[in-house]
Amino acid sequence: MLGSRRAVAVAKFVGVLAVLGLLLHLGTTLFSTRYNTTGQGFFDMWGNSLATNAEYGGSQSGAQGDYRPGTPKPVKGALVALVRNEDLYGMRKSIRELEDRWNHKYNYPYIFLNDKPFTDKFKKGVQDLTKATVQFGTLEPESWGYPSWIDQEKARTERETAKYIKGHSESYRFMCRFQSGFVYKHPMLVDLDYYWRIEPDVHYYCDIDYDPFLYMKTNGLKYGWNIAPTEYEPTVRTLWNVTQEFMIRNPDMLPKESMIDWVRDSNGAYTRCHFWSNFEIVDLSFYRSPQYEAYFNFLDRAGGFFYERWGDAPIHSLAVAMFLKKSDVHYFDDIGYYHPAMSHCPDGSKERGKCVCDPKEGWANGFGCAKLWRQIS
Ligand SMILES: Nc1nc2c(ncn2[C@@H]2O[C@H](COP(=O)(O)OP(=O)(O)OP(=O)(O)O)[C@@H](O)[C@H]2O)c(=O)[nH]1
Ligand SMILES: [Mg+2]
Repeated sequence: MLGSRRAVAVAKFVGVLAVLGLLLHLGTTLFSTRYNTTGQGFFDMWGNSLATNAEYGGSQSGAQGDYRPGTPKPVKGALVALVRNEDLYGMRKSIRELEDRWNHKYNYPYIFLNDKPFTDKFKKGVQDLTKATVQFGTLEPESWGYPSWIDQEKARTERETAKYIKGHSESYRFMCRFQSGFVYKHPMLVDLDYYWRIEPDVHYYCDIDYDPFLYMKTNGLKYGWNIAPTEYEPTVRTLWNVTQEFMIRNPDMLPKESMIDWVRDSNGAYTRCHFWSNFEIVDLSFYRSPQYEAYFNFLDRAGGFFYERWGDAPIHSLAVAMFLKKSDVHYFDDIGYYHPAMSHCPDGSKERGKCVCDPKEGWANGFGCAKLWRQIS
């Protein structure tokens, strides 16, 4: 009797030890997949480095700087979104994928901007998904709304008669004007050198095993893009004429070598090619340059944000085409990306970055503008 009680007690003791051992093992394994104790980088549970491209921050170590949350990064960059409180769940989806595919290793900060104050629900909802620093800002009043010279009756007539997507929306036009001429001036962005624009409801299909900000900086790149469609003509009826007028009046702002042949065909007509700016990684000194500022002011005076529905994508792209050389611009064709209606699935996606897209469906760049990009010198 006594012997069997002792046997049960011993068995219980061994059982408790086994459970404790298992918990300890699980704890150390989980910790080691997140960050190793020497601060030298991220490793999987077998000790292999998760990153591949050491040159551009793939090793997250040493000379390139420190990617731990809250520490200064090798590049002053941030993920930036203009977003509404009601976009919370779409934004959460995008952040979740960005974190899983990239930022859990790099911890670049997020900046969320809104024309209205963010709710506590929104703030918590996004903050819960990342260990990186997150900032929330509201817009400066002059950056959202009508400038004094706009005829608001004329703007209303355009909205009421427009037959193109988002044609009836006033706030969409405020958004396009903000993204074109104000986002990079926001007080929360003044210390930033680069931004990566993000939006709700997008997908990142592949692992990104390097630091695109560092890639931009190391290679002196000004503008990075991923999808290049053609703009819908009714939204930009006079944009090309106004842009040509700008070029005629400001010849000294135009460099000899540029990408103008991407937006101007051999007959001098507008190709309507543009980089889809819902994804863009930009050296903000480009938007802060006197040329870009002069171009934005010229367009703003012409009123097409409101009398038509000029998007920030064609405007950014026309500026890139006028002021930059092809070698200043980078096609991030290795970044698998989807924004509602179009997607880009990298070639060789099965071998590259664990992509989950079907290259046959990543059709966005199969058309003219990406091809034209490859052709221009
Ligand atoms: N705060 C705020 N953000 C806005 C407003 N309108 C659009 N946005 C944001 O600006 C970005 C672009 O707007 P979208 O509505 O996605 O425009 P789009 O990408 O051309 O169109 P979709 O195909 O609907 O995605 C998104 O991040 C939106 O959340 C607005 O009125 N207020
Ligand atoms: Mg969008």
